[in-house]
Amino acid sequence: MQKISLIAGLAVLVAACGGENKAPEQAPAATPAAEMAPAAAPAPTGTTHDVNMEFDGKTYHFVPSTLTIKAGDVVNFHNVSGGPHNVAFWADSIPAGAAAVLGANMPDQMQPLSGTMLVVQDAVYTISFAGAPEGEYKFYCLPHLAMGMKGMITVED
Ligand SMILES: [Cu+2]
Repeated sequence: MQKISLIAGLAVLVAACGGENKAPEQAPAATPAAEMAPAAAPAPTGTTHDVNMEFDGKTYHFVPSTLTIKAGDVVNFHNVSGGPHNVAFWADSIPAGAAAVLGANMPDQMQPLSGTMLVVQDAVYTISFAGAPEGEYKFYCLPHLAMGMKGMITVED
């Protein structure tokens, strides 16, 4: 914002000084957007799995709460009942290197490793595990963590 104001100010000044068609002093180049965006996510290559997010009248669950997938698979989390729900991973309970992969592969993160809140009934949150290192990925639902809504995905090579 400051850079833009400065450029605008210079332009006004140049115009006011009699309209010599001189460009304003060159402003420092803005950081290219690509440098600020997370690394591009690799394309998924494998099977799609479904996990439902449910309220059974008493407790909240991921169903299934544990599943084993392969790197390159995709998991669709469905807001079946009792939402809003989300999918969040514990940074200290995922394999080394997984945070960068999930950072690139999780759309609409509210904060790092925490997916957007699914408010609408039947909304789906999709996570690609393309490029995901092998190991255990423990996750939870932020609104219902205190009520034990959590699960684990094991990625096998
Ligand atoms: Cu939930």
